[in-house]
Amino acid sequence: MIVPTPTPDLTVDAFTRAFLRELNFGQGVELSASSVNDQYLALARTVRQYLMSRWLETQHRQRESQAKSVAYLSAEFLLGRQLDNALLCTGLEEIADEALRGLDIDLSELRDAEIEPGLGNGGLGRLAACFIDSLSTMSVPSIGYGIRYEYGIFRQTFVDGHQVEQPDTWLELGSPWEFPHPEAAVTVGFGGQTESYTEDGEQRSRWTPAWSVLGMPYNYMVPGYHNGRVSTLRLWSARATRAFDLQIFNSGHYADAVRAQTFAENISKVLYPEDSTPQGKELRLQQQYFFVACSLRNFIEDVLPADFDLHRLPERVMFQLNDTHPVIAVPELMRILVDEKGFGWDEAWEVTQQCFAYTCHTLLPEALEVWPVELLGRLLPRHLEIIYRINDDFLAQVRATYPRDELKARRMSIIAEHPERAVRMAYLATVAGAKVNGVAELHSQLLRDKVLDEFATLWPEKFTNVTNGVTPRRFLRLANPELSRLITDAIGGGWVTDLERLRELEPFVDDPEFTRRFRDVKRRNKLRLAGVLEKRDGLTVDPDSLLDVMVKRLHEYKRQMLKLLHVVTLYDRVTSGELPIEELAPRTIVFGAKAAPGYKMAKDIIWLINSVAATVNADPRVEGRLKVLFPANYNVTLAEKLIPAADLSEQISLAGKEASGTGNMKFALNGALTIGTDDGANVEIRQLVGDENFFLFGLTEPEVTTVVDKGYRPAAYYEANESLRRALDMIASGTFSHGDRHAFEPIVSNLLYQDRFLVLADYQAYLDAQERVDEAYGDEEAWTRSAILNVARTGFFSSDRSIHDYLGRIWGAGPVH
Ligand code: 26W
Repeated sequence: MIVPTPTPDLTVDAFTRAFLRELNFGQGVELSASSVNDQYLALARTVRQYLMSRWLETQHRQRESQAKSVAYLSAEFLLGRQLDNALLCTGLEEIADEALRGLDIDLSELRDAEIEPGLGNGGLGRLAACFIDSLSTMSVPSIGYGIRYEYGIFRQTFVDGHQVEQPDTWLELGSPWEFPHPEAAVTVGFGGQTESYTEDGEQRSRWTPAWSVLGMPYNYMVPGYHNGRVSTLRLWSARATRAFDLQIFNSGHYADAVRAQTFAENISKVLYPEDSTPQGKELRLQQQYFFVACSLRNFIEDVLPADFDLHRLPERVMFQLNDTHPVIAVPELMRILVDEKGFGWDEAWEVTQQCFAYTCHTLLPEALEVWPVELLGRLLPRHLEIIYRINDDFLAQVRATYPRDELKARRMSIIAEHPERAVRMAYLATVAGAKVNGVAELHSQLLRDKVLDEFATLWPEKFTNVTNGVTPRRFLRLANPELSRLITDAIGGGWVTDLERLRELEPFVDDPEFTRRFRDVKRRNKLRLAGVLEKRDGLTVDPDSLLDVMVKRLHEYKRQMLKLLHVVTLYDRVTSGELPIEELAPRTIVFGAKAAPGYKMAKDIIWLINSVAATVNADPRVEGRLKVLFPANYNVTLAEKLIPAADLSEQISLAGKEASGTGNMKFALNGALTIGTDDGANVEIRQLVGDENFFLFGLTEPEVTTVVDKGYRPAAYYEANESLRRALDMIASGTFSHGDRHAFEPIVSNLLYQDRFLVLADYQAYLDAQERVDEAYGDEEAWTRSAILNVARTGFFSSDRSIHDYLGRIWGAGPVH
């Protein structure tokens, strides 16, 4: 029975009263003595009151309805700031703004007091955040499960151009958007051993963990857009099971007394900052099992009705595995069903393989997680037994299907024998998953043809595609209010939840008033960005220059080095007198990128970018024409300011390496034109916006394969292309390192002798495409036309459409209104 919580009515007065009540009684300060952070926390708590009854209502309905729900398991959720989204979803923006102005408080100042929860590395984590937003807005019964890291992705600072990581103390000023529920804590075991026994003729196994931790759930609201719903994101935090040990303490062993505590809390202490090469650290596996065990226990015992028959679990839930990070959930469910619920093996397997689906987010072999059986067996002995059994049954099927092909069985085995016996988590996910999907058409095809080809041959119906998407609430309506207003004035506001409606903008390409306003919006977004970067990083942006933006994690396959070679080539041409400065169209190149702390080459490239920027920006010969900016600590909040201001979106990865990309979608939706390869979702963006509105260049994936198979000699391109040679020589000569010829030697020699991602092979095509960009940008009308068509034709890339595809192709669930 829900006691209707009195939602304050939607008036400025009521809001003001609610805010002051929170400030006085919540923060315990009076207005005149309150800090900005006090005011921000009071505002956040006021807004959340308007969401509370919806939240309780949604949970109540979800519990009542027998409908199937989606449980999204992800080790990362890159949420971004919460206040604005909550104001948008409650329709309180104006009321809050007016109420605060009445108290002489500037809402934007409070907005900037919020520290974004950086509980993710990049694409995968942000996608999870977009997906739970869409699930809630589309009224699909759903819950997100993850980890409440005490420290999220590191804060990036630059010291003499070098990346220096600072801990992300996002919780230090309080976190008003989370609700701890200690009463729903879960105990999770680790280590120990198993013993087998027979019970009414059945061989059974019992696991006795050696140690355990407590999983404390923190609930976050996931408000739907104007549909009265609020779904839940449940993030788990690790605690010691035994409180502080007083006896040990009194015996003088103070450190020992708290050792268990710190040991336990370490599990959810910090996010692993890698986003491509797993370090295989034990703590990482502990993190993965910890949140998976908490989530399955919570769903089975708290979300499902008490007496629910678990044989019918597939009717009530699909657990979506966000990459392989949560795949230990498969043996965990088997353990619960067989060891705790008394299911027979086949019975349990029947249920399990209908309850999981796996999304793969990468193509890099080194990004596919493998866990040594030594480590897995020590930490989770029962789970290893179960994985062995799953593999035995699977290999029996393979041998039955391909009787005389033992090598195939060895290749497809979940257990790799070399270089050490290890569990291939992607294979386990593929064997257990009801469905396996890639995140863009090309990616899913490469999964079928290359990465998981033998599995796709065995189970063709299991493989599908769901192209990524982004939430239009955050990345258009909130990030670009001016463009949103222009769109709504033209075609009404329905696009916010039905993004394909943007197509109705097409006729406006010939409307002079609309095109003028469209250009104006872009210019004002540039001025807004200039203000932000000035205040944040002391960087100045020329709003009349072409804003050429490359923001994403630093990785060699994303080819920030190709972008940098373009900059160095332009700089060389002007400073060598080959290109008269007045012929260089004013361009501001903006980089944003964090490198995994252990990824040396990536950190060297960051240093080189900052060094080139320092030299170019200080050189009067290119002043006002060429500028390189690299604001530190690229995150969701900075993306929301950068993307609406961009003219050109850099999506230049080597074809066949970027699974999808989602930044590419955000830029196109905000009226930037893309220069890119036929990689990931670029292919689908180009197909929708039209070749004439996309700057395509470079080798295609099949061409890359041919070049590599034939033996790629990067130095040959250096020898054959003078402008490339001059650019690389300039870097090697110390021009950007005060004459130190060794500073960037590792980068230059890697490009000349390895160049795994064919930067040199695509250099000339890229330069030619950039020439086409300069030319096109010179024709303002034509450029605006292309930009409007990019907005009009990329409604497909809404995460609502992605969720619609998952519902139809994978989950077999639907909205419950
Ligand atoms: C360290 C282990 C590890 C390995 C891979 C951590 C994280 C990953 C992620 C899968 C990397 C990632 O974020 N992949 C990106 O996922 C996006 C969402 O689908 C895609 O758009 C990007 O193309 C892909 O690189």
